[in-house]
Amino acid sequence: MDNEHNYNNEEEKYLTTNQGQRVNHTDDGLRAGQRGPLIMDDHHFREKMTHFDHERIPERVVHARGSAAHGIFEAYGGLEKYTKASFLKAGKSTDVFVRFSTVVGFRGSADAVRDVRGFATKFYTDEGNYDLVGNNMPVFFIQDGIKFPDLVHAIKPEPHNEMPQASAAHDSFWDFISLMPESMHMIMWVLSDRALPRSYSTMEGFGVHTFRLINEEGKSHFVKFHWKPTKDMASFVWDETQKIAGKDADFNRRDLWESIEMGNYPEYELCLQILPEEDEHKFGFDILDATKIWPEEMVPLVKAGKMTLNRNPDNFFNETEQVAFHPGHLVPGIDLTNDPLLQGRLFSYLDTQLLRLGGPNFAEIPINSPKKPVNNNQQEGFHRRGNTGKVNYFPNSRATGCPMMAPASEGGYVHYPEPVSGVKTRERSEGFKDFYSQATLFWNSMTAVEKQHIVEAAWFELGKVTEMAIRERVVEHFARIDSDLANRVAGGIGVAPLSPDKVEVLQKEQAEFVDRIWKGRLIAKDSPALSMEKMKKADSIQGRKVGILAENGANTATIKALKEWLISKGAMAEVVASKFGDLDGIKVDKSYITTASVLYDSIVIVDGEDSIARQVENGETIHFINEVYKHCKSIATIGKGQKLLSQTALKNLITAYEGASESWEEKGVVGGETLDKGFLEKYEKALAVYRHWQRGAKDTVPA
Ligand code: HDE
Repeated sequence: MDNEHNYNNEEEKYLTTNQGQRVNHTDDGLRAGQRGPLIMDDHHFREKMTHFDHERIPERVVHARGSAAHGIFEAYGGLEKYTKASFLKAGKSTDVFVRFSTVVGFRGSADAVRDVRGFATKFYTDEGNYDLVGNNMPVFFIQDGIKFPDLVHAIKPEPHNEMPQASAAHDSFWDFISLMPESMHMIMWVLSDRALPRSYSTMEGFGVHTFRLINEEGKSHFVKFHWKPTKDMASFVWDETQKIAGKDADFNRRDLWESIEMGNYPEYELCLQILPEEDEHKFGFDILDATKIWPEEMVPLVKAGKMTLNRNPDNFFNETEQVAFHPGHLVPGIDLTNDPLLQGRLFSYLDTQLLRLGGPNFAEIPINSPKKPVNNNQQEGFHRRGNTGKVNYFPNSRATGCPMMAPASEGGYVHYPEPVSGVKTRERSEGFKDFYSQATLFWNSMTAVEKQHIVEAAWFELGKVTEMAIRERVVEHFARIDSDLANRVAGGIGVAPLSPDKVEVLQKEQAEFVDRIWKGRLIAKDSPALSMEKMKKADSIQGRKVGILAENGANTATIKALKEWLISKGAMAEVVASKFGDLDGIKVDKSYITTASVLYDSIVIVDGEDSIARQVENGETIHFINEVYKHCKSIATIGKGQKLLSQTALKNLITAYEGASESWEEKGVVGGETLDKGFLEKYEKALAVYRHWQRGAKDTVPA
């Protein structure tokens, strides 16, 4: 850590003022007599207090709450045909800084909320900084940047009372949405479990817009950027999300930090969807419309490299808070398109950063500085450090014409010479008005459980909306997406279902529109890649956090061996007991008062007669188990640990708890007499599957 103080050094060990004067006393202000007033001579007091008074800078208007990490991007290569970008060449390693964020909440809001997540990456390439400023959802609410202030005003807390915090579940957001059908595809994503990521390492990232790749010959291909986590995607369930927000507001931030500290590095592959220019009009969507995906089954992903996040920031403010991303920070080989949302962003980021970071020199803050020399004639302004030399203009002869222009062959950035023509207008292209097709595609691609979660999310969100007319308008949009969706949502929010005749009219209208505008083009009906469940490999337990429930008298050999086994698999384990202390040589990591079931991915109840006897009497333990069951996470019992299950609300559901039966195993409740190979294999499988949705009876569990 370069900027750590070295207090062993004579020059550094004393507290000083900002002028370097050594401080002799910092606990009492200078005063006239022990009981007298403070006096102005006390420069140390005034300097210290003034600095403190100015500590806060404006938080980001969106994406205020962020968590970040350093890492490395290693390119696989093989893309020279498409792009000349140097950081994508085979074997190239590039330092990166990634900031994840929630969008709506204030800087101090909770991580576990229903929201889009920002996924912004700064590549410090050898051609200057390249920023891929993406989200964890591949589409957006609106099609044109000019609507962004309205969207953000609508979703943020309402202006008169600044409520609710970090939530879209209120009238102004759904009022806006009900009048903006272009948002319907994004709404499907936001209502889905994608909006509740378990971890930043278990979610995808997307560049959202269509960009261009440019090769050495200047040929252009369209491209969409994806980040695919090497772990399975995983999300919370909604009840859990709300509880986590209270139990540990920093859940995702802590998870990122702790995983990196323990060497369990988050990893993602950068994948590209590449489309030749001549295929621009081949599909049933406009590639300039940021509310549309290119289904992966139609335009396959090409792997470009791997990113590993392996170092936590040294200082939150210096790095995570002051980092400034911009979709216009490009390198040769990557260029823009006319997507009107992207074009709007190109203006907004620099503009907001001038305010947030206090002037035009924020590229000199180390986290924002490219790892390439910066040479130009810009000068002065707040906080400027880099003014040197006698010549600050171009062209010049006095500095031999330097800094001079770089031809493309020397890495000079040349914009793609796209022909542009047209009349000035405020209209959108016709294809942008297909608001529902891909919302339907998303809905159709979900599993039954995923659909149910979308419906329940809509019940919550719209259930918080007080104006009935807003709920009704949203249901009508849903009817254009899918009648089952509309009816199920209506049923939970007190809206009368639309008559079949009305639904037929709406759907016919949509079908006719689609036929007309996309005639002869390829249209996807189903895209399994959209479903987190269908994409699940369930092949690893890396990153899972397990709570080991034990009391005095627990078999400590079991606990020790279990912990070691979990850690060897890259998982985390904590011993949870009713009180802190020592269980015959095993440290208790958390007491029931400092933790909760929602903070674990699974629990294990270990053997030990006395331990079980104590747990059976403990309501906290029983609640813990019930809740884990309800949230469909795996439960393992060892030896007499199984007896405990019969004390929980699961008791009526348990057919045979002496040796968990087959059907229990299918539901992710596994048991074993000892921690033998057979048990560990069963448990590893259950933990890798993660959520066991087939627990039909979970709804009867009171937790
Ligand atoms: Fe942003 N967005 N955005 N955005 N955005 C900001 O820039 C904006 C959009 C995204 O960790 C702001 O420096 C407009 C899409 C991320 O520092 C601001 C529009 C996507 C981050 C801004 C969009 C994003 C931001 C606030 C519509 C996904 C956090 C502070 C035209 C591709 C970056 C700042 C970080 C931040 C404007 C839409 C991603 C106000 C006008 C689409 C990840 O400039």
